Amino acid sequence: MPTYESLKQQDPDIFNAVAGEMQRQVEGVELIPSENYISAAVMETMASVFNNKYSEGYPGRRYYGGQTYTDIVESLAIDRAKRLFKAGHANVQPHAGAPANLAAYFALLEPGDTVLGMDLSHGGHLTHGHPVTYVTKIFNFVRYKMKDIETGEIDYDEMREVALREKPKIILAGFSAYPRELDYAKMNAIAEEVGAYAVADMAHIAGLIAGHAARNPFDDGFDVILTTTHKTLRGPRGGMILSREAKLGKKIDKSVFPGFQGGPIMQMVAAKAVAFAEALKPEFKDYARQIIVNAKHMAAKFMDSGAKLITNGTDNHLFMIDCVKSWDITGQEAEELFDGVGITLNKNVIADDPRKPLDPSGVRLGTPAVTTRGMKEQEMDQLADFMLSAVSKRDDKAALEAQHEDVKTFCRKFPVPGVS
Ligand code: DSN
Repeated sequence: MPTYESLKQQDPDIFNAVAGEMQRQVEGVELIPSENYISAAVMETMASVFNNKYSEGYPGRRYYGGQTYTDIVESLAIDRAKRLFKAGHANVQPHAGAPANLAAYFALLEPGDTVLGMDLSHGGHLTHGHPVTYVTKIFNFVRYKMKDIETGEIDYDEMREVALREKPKIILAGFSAYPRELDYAKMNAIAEEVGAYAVADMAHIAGLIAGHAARNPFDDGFDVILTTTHKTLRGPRGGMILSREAKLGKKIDKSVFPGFQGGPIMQMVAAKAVAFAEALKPEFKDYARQIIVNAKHMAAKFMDSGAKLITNGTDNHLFMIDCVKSWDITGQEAEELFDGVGITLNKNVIADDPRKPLDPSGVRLGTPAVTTRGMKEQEMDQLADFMLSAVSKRDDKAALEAQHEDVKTFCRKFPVPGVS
């Protein structure tokens, strides 16, 4: 475990919080599908001296001196990202996923243009046009939904009709709470027919694509891929914009800087390079495949117990349980119950949820982090058993406390990279 000696001496309050969080991560189960554990090498790079450097611009074209080493790390991050995703161009500077998405909109759209994206309650993301976001004041967003919430099927004929009527400039694939694969070829054909860019926000599944466990939208002709780097891709917190053809690169680069951001967070850019090299290794393919095997296995175990899953299963790293129908508790109550026994997941709205986002009907869970700890099908059974047992003992405080101790004992057998 890192000792953080300087921090301990200088600032005990923050040191204690860091130490507490390390212990929470080691002794708890992480099932939030957008979270993961980075390697020690990625963590070291994130804490490196690149933090001290300003480097507005791009390799070979900067506005400050002293760029010998920033140029090396950013060029390596770009080259590795292009290899990983078969991209013609990569911009590795977006500070996070939302800024990456917004910079891409500004690169590809004029104010007033239309984007066709997935509805938030059916799995989309706030930045795909939810009315609470400022970007909806500038661009017009129209939405598609699942045709059948029992299977997760999207109605591509209807999507085409909406696209012909609304004439979007972007057709947006991608989600943060959808457990099925999208048909990129069909979406790309619709985009071509209406003259729109086909853009995939693959933040959740970037690692699955990098590990060849999920389809790469570029193989079906998509123009742009947006992503975060810290979810299934298992890198530092950050964002990235990729284009299939190099010719879109100039617009994208100009939009990220100077259009949208100032100086890149260069220690994160360097850490992205380290994570991309890890994802290029053959063993990352095993990791990506196992994430899906684990998710399908745990989803099946819950369904066997009688729980109601949204779309009745999963094709990827996540699934959602309708807690009201399954256990007669809300998503918030389930989140709190599982937190109490050391299992972290998040409450989530389900399709057309009658309840509110802060008190929804469902929970969302996934397997990227537990798979990083080396857990396989047997452990997925054990985790589901822990959760089902917590549900059945939810009014028995002593039983839940005993269960929490069992979860801690179980977790200590699976080290967290860079921490335990
Ligand atoms: N916050 C991310 C998630 O949990 O899916 C999406 O931005």
